[in-house]
Amino acid sequence: MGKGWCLFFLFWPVAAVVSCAMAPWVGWSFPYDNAQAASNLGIRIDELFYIILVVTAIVFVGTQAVLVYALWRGANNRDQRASNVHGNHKLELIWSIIPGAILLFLAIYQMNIWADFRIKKYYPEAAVKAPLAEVTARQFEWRFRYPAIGKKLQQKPQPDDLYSVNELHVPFGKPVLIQLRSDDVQHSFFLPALRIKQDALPGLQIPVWFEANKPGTYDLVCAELCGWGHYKMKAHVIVQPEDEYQTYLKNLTQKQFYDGLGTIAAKETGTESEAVEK
Ligand SMILES: [Cu+2]
Repeated sequence: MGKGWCLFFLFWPVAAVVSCAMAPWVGWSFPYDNAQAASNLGIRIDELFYIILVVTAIVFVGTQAVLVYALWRGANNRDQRASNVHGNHKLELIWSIIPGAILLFLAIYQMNIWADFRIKKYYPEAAVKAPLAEVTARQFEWRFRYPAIGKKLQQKPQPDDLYSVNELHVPFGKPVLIQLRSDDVQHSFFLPALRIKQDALPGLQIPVWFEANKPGTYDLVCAELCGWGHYKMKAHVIVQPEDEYQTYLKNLTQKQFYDGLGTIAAKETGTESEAVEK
């Protein structure tokens, strides 16, 4: 059985390396057809992930190789008796200092990314000054509150605020900030394509910033088990050029404040396009 164990322990590092190599072709890598993250910060987070993956892969393959070698030697020298060793200071120092140094390197290396993502002092100033929208998570949907065109988002809802459900529009190529809240229980604002994830907690308003660098429609899902309908708490984030985003806000204003009144009147008088402009 000695050599059987060798094969067993050899199988895992080989399987790990082969699956990593195959990952991009079989869809085991990052979401969205293994595409690059749709935000610059996301690309940096991915780089960090790959560095950690390489470090852990080297350690895993290395330790498994030593284990397999020891088992193989033992299986070939059945007559040799095991000798008891009571500690080895040199070895213990080596296997304490090397992992310690690696962890320290990772802890320092990731500091900038963490600071840019999570420390308010480093948030992009333009985004902080004019938050894009308030995002409210509730059982089981996402609600968005935008300020009226040309106005700033206020802490309390205003009569001319614009609302949408399960569809957030965002201009691309510039950092935006959303104020995240929860109406009931704990939820999590998760944008896999942008590598953004932040818990929404009842009673707290949490600013979250991100910068989408590719237009498109991305999933926004809840990543915190929040009740029976958690599975359907899915929304879309539509990243579009600034002018299309402005058009969207105009249409939303039209729909919310004029449709049903303005449109009917406009249709009757044949000045529909004029009413849309208002
Ligand atoms: Cu949920």
